[in-house]
Amino acid sequence: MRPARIRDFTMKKIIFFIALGIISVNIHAQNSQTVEPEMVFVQGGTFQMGCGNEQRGCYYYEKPSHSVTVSDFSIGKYEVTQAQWQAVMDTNPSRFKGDNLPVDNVNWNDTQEFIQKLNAMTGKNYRLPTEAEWEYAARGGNKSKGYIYSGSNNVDDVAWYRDNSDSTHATGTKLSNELGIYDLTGNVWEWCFDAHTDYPDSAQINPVVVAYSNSLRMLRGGDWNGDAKYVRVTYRNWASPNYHTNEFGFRLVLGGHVIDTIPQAPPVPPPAPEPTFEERTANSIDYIAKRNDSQEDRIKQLEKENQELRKEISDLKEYVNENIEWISTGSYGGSSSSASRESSLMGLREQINYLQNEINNLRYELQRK
Ligand SMILES: [Ca+2]
Repeated sequence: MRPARIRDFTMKKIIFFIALGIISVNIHAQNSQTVEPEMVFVQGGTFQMGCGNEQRGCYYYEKPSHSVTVSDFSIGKYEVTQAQWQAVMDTNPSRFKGDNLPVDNVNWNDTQEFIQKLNAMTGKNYRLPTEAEWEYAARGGNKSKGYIYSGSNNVDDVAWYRDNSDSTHATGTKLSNELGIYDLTGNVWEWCFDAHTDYPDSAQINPVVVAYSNSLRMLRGGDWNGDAKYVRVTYRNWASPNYHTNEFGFRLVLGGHVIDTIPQAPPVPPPAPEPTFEERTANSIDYIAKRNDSQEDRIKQLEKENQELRKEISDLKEYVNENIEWISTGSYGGSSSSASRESSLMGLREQINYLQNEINNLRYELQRK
């Protein structure tokens, strides 16, 4: 039997570790409560994305209005707060400080780092919304009342924007939209997953513009520093994934259509294999045969020219023979002087010599072939 003192010590040790276990479970629960955003379920459906009749003063890049279908998903009831960012990243990059303010000063790449860490902590698959999901949620999903801003036609009801703000505000302090989601309109711009592109004309199902890691990324909803026209549900903004400002934040999405991770640059096609000896030989033979054909054509051409020249010389000789007497008596070329007769004969001889030379040249060329 062990002495009582040792028994007590062992009991204390056991109680200590049980207590430690309870505390650590609590810390974990608290932590995951802090980091995990409150989500709102959005029933999927089909809507007209982009500038519709309800909008005023649309820009060309909000058009054309086109049919889009999105699957069910859940979206953050609020923008990601600084408390949530701090709990995951252990830092706070925001210009305007406050636990319940949306995190600001985050670029698109920062959001990806945050999401990666959050997913590792929670075992879930949080991501940024696609532009289509964002706009569908902002329009109130299948409960949409067709407002200009997310939840109202009166911008001051739902948005922190230039006319009523000098900074960000605590999330959820204006009215929510038809689905109970806050600040989709105003407060901070919200990064979307998609890269920038013009809208298509045709109907789309779960559209997402995947692109390489340096592509410009979309932002939606306007912010505390922007005019009312930028907090409309169809307005689109975009920026470099490295660009951050105290006007940029984000919110998260769960579920929905699975988005592949950012694709790598397309693979470089492998170089064409070196031709084999047989291929090289076949190519050489082919090349030589073609060259041979073309040289034979040229020889035929030269022979034809040769024949024509011979004919010309023979005609000329005949002409000279026929007219030699006439030329020597002085009637050739209308001149009777001996000097001009000589000159005429010289001219004919020169022509004959020239043609003879041409024939010699052709012969030489033929021999070279
Ligand atoms: Ca917002």
